[in-house]
Amino acid sequence: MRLTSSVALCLLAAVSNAIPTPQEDPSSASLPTEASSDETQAQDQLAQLAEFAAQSTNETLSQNEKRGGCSLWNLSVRREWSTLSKKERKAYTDAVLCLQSKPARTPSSLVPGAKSRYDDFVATHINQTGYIHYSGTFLAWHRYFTWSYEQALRDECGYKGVQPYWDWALSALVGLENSAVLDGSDYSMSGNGEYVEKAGNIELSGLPGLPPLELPTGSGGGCVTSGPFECMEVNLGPVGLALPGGATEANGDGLSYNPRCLKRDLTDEILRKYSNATAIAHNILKPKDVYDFQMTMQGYPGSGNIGIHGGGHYAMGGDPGRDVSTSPGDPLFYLHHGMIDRVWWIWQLLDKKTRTGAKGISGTGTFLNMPESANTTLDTIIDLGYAAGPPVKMRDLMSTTDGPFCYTYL
Ligand SMILES: [Cu+2]
Repeated sequence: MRLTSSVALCLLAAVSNAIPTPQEDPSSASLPTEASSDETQAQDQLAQLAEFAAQSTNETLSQNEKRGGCSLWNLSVRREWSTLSKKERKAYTDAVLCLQSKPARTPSSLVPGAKSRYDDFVATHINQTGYIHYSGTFLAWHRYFTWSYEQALRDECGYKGVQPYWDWALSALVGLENSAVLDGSDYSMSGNGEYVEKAGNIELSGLPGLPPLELPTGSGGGCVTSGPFECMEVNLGPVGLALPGGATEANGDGLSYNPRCLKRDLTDEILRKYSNATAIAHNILKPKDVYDFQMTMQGYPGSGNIGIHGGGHYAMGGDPGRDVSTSPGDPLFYLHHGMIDRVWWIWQLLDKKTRTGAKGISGTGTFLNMPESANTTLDTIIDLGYAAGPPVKMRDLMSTTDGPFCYTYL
């Protein structure tokens, strides 16, 4: 019964698609072509683009009933956190806490620090970090990862809802601590960390031959003190945690047991600079090929821009927020990557045939192709290890309504 209203919506769309008129037929002709520098206008552009993608998804499903078992009847609709009711939000965070209370499947001989089912996902991300960022699998891997996490919440913790996403542009407008997702209430994803004095800026290093990128610190920095994840323990990492003052902290390979509180350092300055509505619209409208799309999103090395992906991550700050490898250790990761996936979904549907096929993949099996590795293709296998299965080919991950998937975004 989870999708009564969305099914109704979809059926409505299916009916209107059956009697197409020039105005109702999804056409990209009337869509914006360049991101507005005005935040409010850019928000409107994004709403228009998302509407186009949703219509396009509905149209495909209404034309092709047999397609992989996905139809308008069983289509999941992912929504923004602030549009969920209090009850829906609580159901989601309860399910996350449940996953954190279930025993791990990862053998402790392999990852001694993985104590829970939640940790299985963190461990998989740590183990594969060098192959799934700035690589050919980045977008598809995180799509499958986020979806598999959603399935675990549903199948193992009785969650009846759908994976929500976090629209950074909304938080950029009102400020992180004032936005529904991070206001620290019982119906948020918990809020800021306790304020602590900082030793200086964050310095992101790691790329040979390039100077470090400086980022400001935020208004927290310590343990999260309220909301559903107040008592949560982060068990794994850090692997390469960027600390205020420029230092980096590591606990070996990050796989041993290292229980500590969840820390956040909410940083509006970062979110407003890199993940505002204009930046999101620009990331969708400017890139004409997937190389440019995914590089813009992650930030071209040396450009000084960390992209909308980096913007969301570093705006959370804290530990594990500032540690790429361990970042799924903050439950907000999955809402952030819901939004990343939504942006990809919109971009794909603007030129569906090209962008869901072989030309929708660019890159190799390693971080910026270091060390050199084979090109990623539609036949490349994605394996989430002990977190979830089964291993699947890239070709099954290119559409949100094909392969294992059957979801859309509002
Ligand atoms: Cu990642």
